Amino acid sequence: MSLYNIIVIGETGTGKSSLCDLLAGKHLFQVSDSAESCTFETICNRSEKDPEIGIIDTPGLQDSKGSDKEHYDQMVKIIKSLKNLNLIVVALNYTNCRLTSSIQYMLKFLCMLFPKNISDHIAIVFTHYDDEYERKKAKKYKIDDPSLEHKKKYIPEVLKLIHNSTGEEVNKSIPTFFLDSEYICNGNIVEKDEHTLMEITQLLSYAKMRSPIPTINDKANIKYKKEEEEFEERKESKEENNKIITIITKYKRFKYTNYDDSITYSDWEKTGEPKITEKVIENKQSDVSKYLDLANNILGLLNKNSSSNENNGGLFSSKLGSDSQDNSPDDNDSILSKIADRVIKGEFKVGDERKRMLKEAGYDYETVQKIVNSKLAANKKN
Ligand SMILES: Nc1nc2c(ncn2[C@@H]2O[C@H](COP(=O)(O)OP(=O)(O)OP(=O)(O)O)[C@@H](O)[C@H]2O)c(=O)[nH]1
Ligand SMILES: [Mg+2]
Repeated sequence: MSLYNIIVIGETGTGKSSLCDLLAGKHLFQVSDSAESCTFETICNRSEKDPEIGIIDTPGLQDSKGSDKEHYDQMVKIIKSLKNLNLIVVALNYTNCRLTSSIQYMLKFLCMLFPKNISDHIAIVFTHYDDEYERKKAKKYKIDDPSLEHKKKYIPEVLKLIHNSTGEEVNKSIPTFFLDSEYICNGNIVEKDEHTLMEITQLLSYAKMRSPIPTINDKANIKYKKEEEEFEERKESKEENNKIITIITKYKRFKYTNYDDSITYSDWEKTGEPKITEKVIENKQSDVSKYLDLANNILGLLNKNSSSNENNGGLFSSKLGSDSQDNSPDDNDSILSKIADRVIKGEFKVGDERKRMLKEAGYDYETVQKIVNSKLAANKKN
């Protein structure tokens, strides 16, 4: 693994592989002899000129929709495997310069991979730059810097692209290099002009001055501009055995923002264990348990009522204030009187709560309350 790494990206046929050869100082990369695409995979080689530097050549970019996805996938795998990526070189053909949609696409993708300070790690290299010719032309038309027009146009364009992708501030500059990267011509290594050699030396030392690009975003996906998770909770309730059972299930799906900004979604999928809660339905107490409660209350009362420990059987009806053939009125009066005393003591609370408690204990509220009132009136008199 090299200490410093430079990756070269650009449109097909721009001269990326030739530039990589120049940076390596040796013919190591596959250079096309025709207009046909030549490099189909991302290749790393160590520079002969400076063995501390690794050079990464990439396939020519053909379209913005990423139809050659496997090339991108392989490239991403290599980029992610690099410990240090110091410089991204955007190669543009000086004589036919365009920041095509495929370069924009590639840059946007790298911005997603390296969302922080990527502009500090980008350089633009203009290939097919004939220094001698450009100088003569500049002299003729009295132009100081023949490369100025290109700098003025493409630096802001690249910065704007970075800004749109990462939100990074754009009030800085990007270094530019102008050279003739033809390295192999008719099978022979071409002697390079001094200007090109100087630019290459400067480009290599600029790369070494860069610290590795921070923060690789592992979630960056070549297929989509953005991939986000969305969650949803679905509730399902059912009544079973006098209980309400609620099942809460979490679902997850992916929201994909494509490179043309259209949105697509994956299917919803269950995630995690469902959460199950149970709640007893209070007012739907079963008849059996209702009567059992009532009987228990009456028995409890009988135990307390030591003075009247005769017949329990008729209490159900006497408590409710109705006539009973099995129970003497005296028994009823005594029990109701004791209940009234307990009401006065506050054991049966007040208002609606009292009504409910008396009813639950099996007494008729009106009957008991009448006794309570007369007892209270009698107390007042005394
Ligand atoms: N005159 C001149 N020719 C160049 C320059 N750079 C590349 N070429 C020639 O352009 C052709 C394509 O160069 P490559 O280096 O293979 O281009 P590439 O960008 O790697 O192409 P793909 O891998 O297909 O994307 C070759 O014939 C090179 O010799 C340059 O700066 N000046
Ligand atoms: Mg190539």
